[in-house]
Amino acid sequence: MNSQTGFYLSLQPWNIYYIMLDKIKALAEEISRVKPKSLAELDEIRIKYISKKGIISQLFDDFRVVAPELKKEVGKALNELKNLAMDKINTAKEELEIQDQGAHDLDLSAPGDSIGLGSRHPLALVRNRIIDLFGRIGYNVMEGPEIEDDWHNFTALNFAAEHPARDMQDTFFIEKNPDVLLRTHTSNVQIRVMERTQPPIRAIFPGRVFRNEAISARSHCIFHQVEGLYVDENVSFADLKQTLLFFAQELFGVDTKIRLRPSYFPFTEPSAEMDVSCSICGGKGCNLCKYTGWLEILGCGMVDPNVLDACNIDSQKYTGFAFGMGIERITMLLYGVKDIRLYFENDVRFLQQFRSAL
Ligand code: 2NL
Repeated sequence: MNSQTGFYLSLQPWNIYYIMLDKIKALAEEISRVKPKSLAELDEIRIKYISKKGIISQLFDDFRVVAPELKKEVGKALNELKNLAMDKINTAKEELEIQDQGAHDLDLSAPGDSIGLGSRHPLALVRNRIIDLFGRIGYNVMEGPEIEDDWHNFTALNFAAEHPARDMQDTFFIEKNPDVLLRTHTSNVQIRVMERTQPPIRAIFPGRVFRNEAISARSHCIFHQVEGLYVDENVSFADLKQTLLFFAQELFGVDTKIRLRPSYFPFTEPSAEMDVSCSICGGKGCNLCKYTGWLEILGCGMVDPNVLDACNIDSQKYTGFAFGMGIERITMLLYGVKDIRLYFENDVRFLQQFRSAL
């Protein structure tokens, strides 16, 4: 007989009967209230109540000395207590194991899944560089509408009435109205700025432009331009040259040389095309520059007085220069992109190559 129940020896069996029934009742209440919070706690409860040396096992030992005529009732109560304890322990175990499993699957210290970083589009990279370098010499950035009327896209820019660029073949018109079209250059924004602002005006104009061209490796019907405009008193061709030299050396490197060749645009007079010394061979001659040592980069010139007058800017008082370049072409030269269509296909194998680019 163990220490906990030893005192029963001095009692008569019918007294044990009362004491045991009280004890069983109290234990049943106690057990139905337990709520283990962990498997370890549950194990303690199991040991306390139903292990070989647990309280219920001890009661079964004590049961042996209960008077035979009372055994049936006490035995029934004891068995019910044991079942209650086992049920309680089994259900608590199931619940805790489910919780516990969840806790093991969720490792809060594990490093998170890496989120693949995107990259800037190469055209945006180059546009941003151009915006930045002109910003350093005082140029604002201006944007305007992609859908434009004839005046702002052609007439104010000194295009003759019969100029071929006005033709359906070159320009996208919206429905049948010839006065609603997709701009063919960002010069429309410059006209709008000059119409509402008197000089000095110094700004660059990046944006999408549209031309009705067959899509090939070298041309696309949608492309991107940056144009520049500087209008003030005494703005000269020398200012234009120095500005463009700064631009070329910032973009292609300090050793870059420039040259200007005479050209023609309706909106500038005189007009020129600018080449930079080849960024691959430095002017010695290679595949990229077709062994000329030079790469054509942009068009430029002094703003035609007719354009200033069309915008109510006094062409006797003010002069200006302007330039325009295609971002696709410059990006091709900077990064060795061989096909203009790559810019518009959104193939991540192409785009990801610019992940670490400036
Ligand atoms: C090219 C050449 C050029 C301009 C754009 C311009 C704008 C106004 C007045 C005068 Cl409002 N000029 N823009 C001037 C010369 C050339 O672009 O090859 N672009 C891709």
